[in-house]
Amino acid sequence: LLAGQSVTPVTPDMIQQGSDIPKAWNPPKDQWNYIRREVMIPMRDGVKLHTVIVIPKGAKNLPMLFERGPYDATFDVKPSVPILRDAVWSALREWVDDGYIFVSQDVRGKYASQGDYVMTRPPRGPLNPSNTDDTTDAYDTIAWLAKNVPESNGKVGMIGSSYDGWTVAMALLGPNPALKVAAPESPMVDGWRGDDWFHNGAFRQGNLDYFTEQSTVAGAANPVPRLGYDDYQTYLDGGAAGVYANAHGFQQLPFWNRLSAHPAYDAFWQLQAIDKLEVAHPSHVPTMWLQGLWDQEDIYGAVHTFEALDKAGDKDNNHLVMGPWYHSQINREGRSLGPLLWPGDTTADFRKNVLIPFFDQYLKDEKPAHPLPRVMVYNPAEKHWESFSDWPAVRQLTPLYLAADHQLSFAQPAAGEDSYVSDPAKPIPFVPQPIRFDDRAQWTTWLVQDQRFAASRPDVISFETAPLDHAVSVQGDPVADVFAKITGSDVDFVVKIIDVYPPSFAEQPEMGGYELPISMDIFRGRYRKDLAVPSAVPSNEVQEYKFGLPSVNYVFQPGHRIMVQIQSTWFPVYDRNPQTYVPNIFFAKPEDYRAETISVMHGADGESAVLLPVSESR
Ligand code: PG9
Repeated sequence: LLAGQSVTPVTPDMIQQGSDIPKAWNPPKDQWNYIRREVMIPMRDGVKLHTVIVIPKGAKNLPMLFERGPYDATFDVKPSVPILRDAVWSALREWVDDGYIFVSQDVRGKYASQGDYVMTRPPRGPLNPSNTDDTTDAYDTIAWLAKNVPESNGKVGMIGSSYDGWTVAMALLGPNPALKVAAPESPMVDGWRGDDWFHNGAFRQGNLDYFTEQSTVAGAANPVPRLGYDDYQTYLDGGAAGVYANAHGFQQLPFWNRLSAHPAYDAFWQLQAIDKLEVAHPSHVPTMWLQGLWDQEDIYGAVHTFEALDKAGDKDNNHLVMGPWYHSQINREGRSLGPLLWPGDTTADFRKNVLIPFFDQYLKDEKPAHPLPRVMVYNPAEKHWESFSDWPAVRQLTPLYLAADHQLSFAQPAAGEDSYVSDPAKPIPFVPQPIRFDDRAQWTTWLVQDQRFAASRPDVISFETAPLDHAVSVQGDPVADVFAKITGSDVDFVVKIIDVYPPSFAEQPEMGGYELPISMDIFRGRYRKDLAVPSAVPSNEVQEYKFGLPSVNYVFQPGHRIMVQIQSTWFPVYDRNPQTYVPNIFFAKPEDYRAETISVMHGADGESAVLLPVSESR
């Protein structure tokens, strides 16, 4: 028999009137070891910025670690984890141990902040006629924090990576007196010369996803939709970068319209280059400029700002650190980069032993246990940190010439040339296909990608030394100096300095023969005479293409070879040069793209070389 059931009456407590969501939700938080406040801080023009303040319970007299950005201020501290050390992301763990208050703010117009969003808003002046910018917003916020957080000692240190590193650099252009110390990490400094948007005029197409994610709505948004899996094919099918972008509705995005109308290094870019601005408005705030040696997004900014300040005589308060890291890896675990393995966690150790003591010195009046060097750069070949009083450590550059038979030589070679056909219809991928810009593992490691896959292509020319019989140490900023003639009227040059491992490598057998790039970059030929004013390349005439490459602190070991590779496409990370001179490559037409012959000269015909900061001291 089945059990029966009685019919019971409906009582009033069974019926919910109104919403099931209460007006306010205040669960007990006795077990939590921190308090979270969300405030709207008024700026000088009345716009209020959403700010999250996280305070260890019982805090007294603690300094504030302040970050501003466009990526959601609530993100850094998980909302439902009661123990602060577990709630923060990896970047902040050691800061929790040391005792800090954390402040995170949405910039104007993003997430819960009021106001209009402007992408990396230019400073007040010709490009920004308003009375506010990210300098005044940082100033006003710090003034508010110093007065309104009673658990603090009124002192602020600023930190943040990439866009958030740019906001630190902007704060330094007119710092509030309560800002005592700063660390711009991989800051976006010059979007045209070598950070996010372009490298030497070649456009970085993965940013098109950043545009839709960042500037279509105030909150989180999506990348450009794809029909296919492989981004190589998607971008090839899409045509010129501007044609592809506008086919996806980008004409509606004001920053895209400004950027794509200014492909050259004109006033639009020059007047927002942070390194120049820092020199014009030097701050006295002790600052540690930080970046990765293989930083795939902002490899230019920190080191160039440090060097510009140094050159201008601002030596006392500026420090430079370059670790063996991908972009923003400083805030994550640092035991490896692709196949490169480091002894220990290079990032946690650095945060604990260098960065936090640097901040504590100015925020807690604590003397660091060890004196902090002015410059620290990791030596990835010998796997340890090295300290320098200055950077570049070696300023004298030694040419390593391209020579006949694909050789590299420190002695001047005989005249000659090597040619290849560069075909924009079959561009060289920057990593083996399939390519996915959203594949984080692929994107964060592409600067250490084994270059053997490229060396075997007919449109890549490689030059190498014999196996070295002694170590060659390089410490500074190499330069690519290419002399070439072309059959077309425009061209790109990609130059790579590579450490070729010996064919067998007992310590890590899978590295046998590995071609490890240690410094590489691209240059758009139309800017060879003037970055601001492009000019067509005369066909079949030797021209010089000279450009800086990313910093190195490296030792090519005995038994290894030094290799240089040259090519003219690097796709789809960089847009293709049609190789026919057109006014604006963003909007080149299909018929402008032509296969052309590139001849790279040696010896008396044109002394193509990489200029290396070879250290004499070893
Ligand atoms: N590299 C990113 C970015 C910074 C500034 C402008 C555009 C992009 C970032 O990681 O924030």
